[in-house]
Amino acid sequence: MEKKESPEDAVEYPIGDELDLHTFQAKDVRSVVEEYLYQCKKRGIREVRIVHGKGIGTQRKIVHSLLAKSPKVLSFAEAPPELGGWGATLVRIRVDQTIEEVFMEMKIGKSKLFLVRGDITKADTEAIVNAANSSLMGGGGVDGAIHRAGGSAVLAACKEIVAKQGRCPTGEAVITTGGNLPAKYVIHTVGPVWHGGDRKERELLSNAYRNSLAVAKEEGLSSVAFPSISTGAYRFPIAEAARIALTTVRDFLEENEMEEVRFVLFSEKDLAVYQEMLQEVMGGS
Ligand code: AR6
Repeated sequence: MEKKESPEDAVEYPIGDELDLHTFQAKDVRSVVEEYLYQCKKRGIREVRIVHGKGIGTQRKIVHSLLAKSPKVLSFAEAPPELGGWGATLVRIRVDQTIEEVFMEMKIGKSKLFLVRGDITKADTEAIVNAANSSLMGGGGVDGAIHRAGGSAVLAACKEIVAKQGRCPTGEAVITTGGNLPAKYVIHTVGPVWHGGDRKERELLSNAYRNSLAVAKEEGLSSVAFPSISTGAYRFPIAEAARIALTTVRDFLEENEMEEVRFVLFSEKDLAVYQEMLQEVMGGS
């Protein structure tokens, strides 16, 4: 969002107030929003509301695509009902956000649920969850990345667990040190391989999320980051996996308090699926 500093270039908006886009034409929305956010940022405002007409799909799309692409400053979420419901977008300006951009944030009870795009090995939550296999000896995908970044201490701890209790069954979870990772712990869980849906895949995927959260709770952890379990090598269809993941986490947070649960999605495409599904899951439809 490069802008000139010249005063004639700067439109003054009532900062701290909301920006109402109803009266603007769709083609002007982009520049109006950019200018508004620029002004807010300059004055150190970190949170604003952007309201667009309910059901004005074009405006909504522009606002969302604009925010999703803005470098480092922005996160946004559909505004909660007390702030105008699904017609409004709540924008948070995070000037200090560098590693991950928060794309969506929801409150469930006292807990926060975030959707971000990024690399889970960089996540600074207390624990990150690994989409492992039953051997716990590492593998490809996110498992490989976590073992590489965590180092030999993670594998050594996995070996110890396997020596004591054997392989980790599908849907179960175990916890080890995070080794060299920013996260202190890794919770290793095993998602199901997708075989078409007749082999309890849905139930097992839900178990993987729930048991990971249960382990985190047992250890008294307050923040956990998840990847999209089973949707890579294990071929679970992503939209359905996202629904199960988000529903399971929502249900857990309705019963248990945790400071933060974060989904770290590796690709824009996966993020978009989770975003859409989160709205559906939280909207109760
Ligand atoms: N950060 C976040 N997400 C990632 C990262 C990363 N660094 N790398 C990949 N993903 P997969 P699965 C995403 O295949 O389907 C392993 O070999 C990836 O884009 O890692 O549960 C294990 O050892 C995808 O969306 O896990 C098992 O044998 C998601 O993580 C098997 O794969 C999951 O993809 C497990 O398969």
